[in-house]
Amino acid sequence: SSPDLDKFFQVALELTRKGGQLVRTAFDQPASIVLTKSSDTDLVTETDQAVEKLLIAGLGKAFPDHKFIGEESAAAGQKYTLTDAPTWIIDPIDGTTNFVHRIPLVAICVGLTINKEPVVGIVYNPITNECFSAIKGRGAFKNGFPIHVSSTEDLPKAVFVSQLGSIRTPDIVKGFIDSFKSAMVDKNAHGHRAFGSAAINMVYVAQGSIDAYIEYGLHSWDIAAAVVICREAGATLLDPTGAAFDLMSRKVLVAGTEKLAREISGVFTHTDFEREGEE
Ligand code: LIP
Repeated sequence: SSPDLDKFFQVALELTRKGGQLVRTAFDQPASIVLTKSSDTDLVTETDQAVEKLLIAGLGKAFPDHKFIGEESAAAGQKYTLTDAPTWIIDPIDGTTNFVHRIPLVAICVGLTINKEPVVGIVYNPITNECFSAIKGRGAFKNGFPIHVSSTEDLPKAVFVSQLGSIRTPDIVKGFIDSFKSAMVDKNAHGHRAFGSAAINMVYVAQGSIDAYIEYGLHSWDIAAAVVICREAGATLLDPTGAAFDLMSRKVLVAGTEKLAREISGVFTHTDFEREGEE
């Protein structure tokens, strides 16, 4: 019920802000701590793990019957399935490459699904102090102020984001390049950007800064929290093929209007993935 969602949101928000202090402290480490690449990655992993631990410990204590899907737990080999139970889907730092390079576009993502549907979402950038949030049915907010998507309907008027993530198979790279050319040259899109964090890309659609975002090869923890924020801000979410959006399908197409989403779907070359989170 609705009062429960308020409680879930409040507890998650407080823990997310605590996690933000850890990310901020690590981000502010002087550049003299320039380590070799592998140590750099280890350092980040430590921050990721610390934030995820903090969130799961705190939420688990407050809501003992809730389940968790977390990026670091999954990386440590923990199997996960998405069930109807209330499930917190957590990315302790979305935009890890940005974090390593000290580009201030990073986000702690905390989403809650009930009956497999995202109903609470927090996307918090502790460096810029921007906190995006939404509870299903109550609108989307940034630092407490309502946000809304743009009304752009056509690619020539749209700034869109597409990104090549961590998967670089020849198929995916070719699809990315071909699609980029179609959108930018053949369709003459107004502009292209890529911010290096799926969650930031999505909340930028939610607040109308950009008009659309499409990416392949993601995980549910990159997008679950932002899905609620986008929907509540009036966005259209689709599978890139134009089919219904599926949180576990490892890809997303989100736009301010359905017309723009459908146009982009038609322009892009699509790649399929095995669904995640199945028994
Ligand atoms: C990353 C995303 C990034 C995407 C990568 C990856 P991480 O998440 O946010 O935008 O291109 O595929 O999923 O690893 O920084 O949490």
